[in-house]
Amino acid sequence: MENQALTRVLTFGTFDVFHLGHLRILERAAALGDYLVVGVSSDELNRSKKGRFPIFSQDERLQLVGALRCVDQVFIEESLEQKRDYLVEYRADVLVMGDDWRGRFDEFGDICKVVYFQRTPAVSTTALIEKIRL
Ligand code: C2G
Repeated sequence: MENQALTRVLTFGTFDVFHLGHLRILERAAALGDYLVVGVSSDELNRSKKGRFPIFSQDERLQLVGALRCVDQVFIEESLEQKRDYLVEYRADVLVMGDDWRGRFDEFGDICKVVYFQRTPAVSTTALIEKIRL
């Protein structure tokens, strides 16, 4: 039987070209509870949001994030509009997002606690891709 007293934390992201900023937010998210679930954005969601496909496919990103010690479960996030459904489906007690999303998910405060963490400065997938290009 599942332990109902577990605090379940849910976070979302693309996690493309995995870097320290990604690891930090996942470790901090995990520290807020007992069980961390990560919604990994699909390739198509990333294309619609950022106008390009990720470097690593959704299956590769799912495997990388899912293999981390601080992560207990992963799934593919197909659409931003389904956030509430995902929160209910995965029985989230806490939603964690980086502060680039501050305020955007406050509406879910009726079903879980919403926490925004400060982004790790000076590291981003976009900057890494640019650096590799040069
Ligand atoms: N992040 C961070 N520090 C960085 C870079 C990223 O803390 N230097 C955090 C972001 O704030 C986000 C998470 O790492 O919470 C994943 O970052 P991205 O892969 O860039 O996520 P994004 O494409 O914004 O996807 O449903 C929401 C989206 O799926 C979020």
